[in-house]
Amino acid sequence: MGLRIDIVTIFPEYFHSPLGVSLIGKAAARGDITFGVHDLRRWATDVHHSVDDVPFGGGPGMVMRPDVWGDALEEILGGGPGATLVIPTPSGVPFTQDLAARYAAQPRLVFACGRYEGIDGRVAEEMRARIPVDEVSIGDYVLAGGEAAVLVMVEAIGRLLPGVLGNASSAGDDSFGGEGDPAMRGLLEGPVYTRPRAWRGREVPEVLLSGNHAAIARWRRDMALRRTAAHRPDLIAALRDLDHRDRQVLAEAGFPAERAHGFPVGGEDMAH
Ligand code: JAH
Repeated sequence: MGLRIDIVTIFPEYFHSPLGVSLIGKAAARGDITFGVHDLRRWATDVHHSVDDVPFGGGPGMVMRPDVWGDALEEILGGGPGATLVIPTPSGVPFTQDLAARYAAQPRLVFACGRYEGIDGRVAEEMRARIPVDEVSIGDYVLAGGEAAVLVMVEAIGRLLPGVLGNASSAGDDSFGGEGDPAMRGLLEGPVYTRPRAWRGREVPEVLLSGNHAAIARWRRDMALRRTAAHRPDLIAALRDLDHRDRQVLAEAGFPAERAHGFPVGGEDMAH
């Protein structure tokens, strides 16, 4: 039994191409994942098929109506067990690799795409009395609606499904930056290379051609530490079991070992 995903949106066409191609499209063709994309306006009751109204308390924009959303979600859920309702919103809990893995292990997900200023707060509250409801954010920026966030989440979930090609099929795929490789856990990946060995005068790092697997692993960890320090200094404090070489690399990147939870002292690779 694969994963069932329902998506409720006022723009069903938005999803047709992306869910039909690549890894997700193939998983759907195999039946490892099945999709239902539903037009919210199907549950609108007035002649104009309106799904929004003015906000109580004033303020800009419009708010999505609870009656339309309630009827839609009730019909789509159908009283069956096991579904989780996911509502993308910039005020949600962060979507992480860990959450993607937990969603990939569920039988059924229903994504509710808001537009305008969002969905009336009573909808999440009402549904929470019946099933798990997650308000989830894919990052600290505001979109025009939840649709793009749903595509991001579906792709992250889909590649973790058992039977999906390219899935390392290890249950330890729970950490970004070093999926499956415990030595890289909590780190961003460094650069990768392919043929030719020399391109426009630029050589592939010698160590990668050496056949010395221990040296290659050490080099990759050095590069991962440097990139993490430069791009995600917030991740450095959470690193555990740093060896002497790790501390040396981090010190060169502006993270002196004696200030384990400190801030970078600065350097050319820092974001500006
Ligand atoms: C915007 C409803 N975390 C990204 C994100 C997710 C959802 C929305 N914005 C940003 C959004 C307008 C209406 C949802």
